[in-house]
Amino acid sequence: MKRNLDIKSEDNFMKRFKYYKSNKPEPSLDKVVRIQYNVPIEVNNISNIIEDDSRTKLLGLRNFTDWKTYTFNKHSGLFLIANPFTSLGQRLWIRKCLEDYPRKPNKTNIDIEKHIEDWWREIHKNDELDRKLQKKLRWTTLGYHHNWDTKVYCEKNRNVFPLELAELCDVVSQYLGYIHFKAQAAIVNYYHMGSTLSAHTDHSEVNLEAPLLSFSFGQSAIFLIGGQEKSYEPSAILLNSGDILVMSKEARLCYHAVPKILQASNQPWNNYEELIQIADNDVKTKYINDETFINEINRNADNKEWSQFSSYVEKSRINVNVRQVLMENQDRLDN
Ligand SMILES: O=C(O)CCC(=O)C(=O)O
Repeated sequence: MKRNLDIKSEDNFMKRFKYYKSNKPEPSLDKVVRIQYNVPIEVNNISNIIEDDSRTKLLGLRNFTDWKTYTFNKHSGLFLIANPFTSLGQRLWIRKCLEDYPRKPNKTNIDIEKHIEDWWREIHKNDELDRKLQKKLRWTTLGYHHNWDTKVYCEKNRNVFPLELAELCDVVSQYLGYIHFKAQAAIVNYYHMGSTLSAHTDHSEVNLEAPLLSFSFGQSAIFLIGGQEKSYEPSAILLNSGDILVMSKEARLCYHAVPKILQASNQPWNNYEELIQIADNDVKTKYINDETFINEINRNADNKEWSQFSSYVEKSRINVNVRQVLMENQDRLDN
C-alpha cells in the first residue's frame, strides 16, 4: 500500500523523513525528483558546451560536453551533475573508498572500539570474509578530520588530503565556475540497505562560501533537502551511482538527510563497453602522478581483480562528501 503525502505541520522535514524511511508501508516515489527517467518540472537543465579539461579521462570522467547538469527551482545554489563517470571511473572511486580511504592515518567510526590499521585488508585476512567487521564501517574522515562531538576542525587533527580526490574536486569545481575551491576535508559515508542519515546542516567549516561536493556510488538513495529551518518543506531527490550533488550559496546551509537506501535500477560500474583501459597520455595534473594513476584506473577493468569491490557495492552505498575548510587566504587554522 502507498502512503499519501498530505502533510501540514511545523516540522515538515521530520515528517517527510519518517515518510520516506518507512518500510511498512513502502513510501510512494511519485514526488521524488528522478532525473534519469525524465527531466522533471522542478529542475532546469543547465548543461552547456564548455571546453574539456584534459584531466577528465584520467579521473574516470566523461568529457564535459557529455555532462548533464541541473539546478532546482526550489533550491537556489543546488546542482546535480547526473553521473559524469565512466564505468571504469566508478570502479576506481569505489575501490579508493574501500581499499585506501579507511586506512590509517585516516579516522573511522571503528576507532573508538579498536585500532585497525587497514580495514579492507583486515576483513579479507582469513579465507572467509569478516562480515561483521565489514558492516561496522560507517564513516571515514580525510584531510581535516570532522570532530563529531565538538564539530570544530583543528590543525592537530589533520592529515594529508588524498591528492587524487583533490584533483577530482578541482575538475568539478572548475566546471561549475568555483575556480578557487580547495578540497580540505571529507567524510566518506558507508550505507547498508537499512541505513539512514538524519537531518543536519554542515556548518563546521570556517569558509561557508565554498561549495560542498557530494559524490554517490553504489546503491541509490533518497536525499532530502529543505531550508535553513526544519519547518521548510523538503524536496526528495533520487541519487544514483556516479551522481554529483553540489550544495552552494543558499543551499550550502540547508537541512538535508538520507531517509532511505534503494536498490539501484542498474549497475553503471559494470557497463562492459565502458571498461576500456585508458591509454598512456601526457596529462597535466595539479596534484597527482599520472603514470601511477593510469595503472590504478586500468587494473579495475579486470573483473576478477574487481570482484571483491563489486560484492560490497551490490549491497551498499558510498557517499563522499568534500568541503573546503579554510578561507582563500588561509593555509592553516589558528587552533
Ligand atoms: O549521503 C549523502 O548523500 C549525504 C551525506 C551528508 O549529508 C554528510 O555527510 O554530511
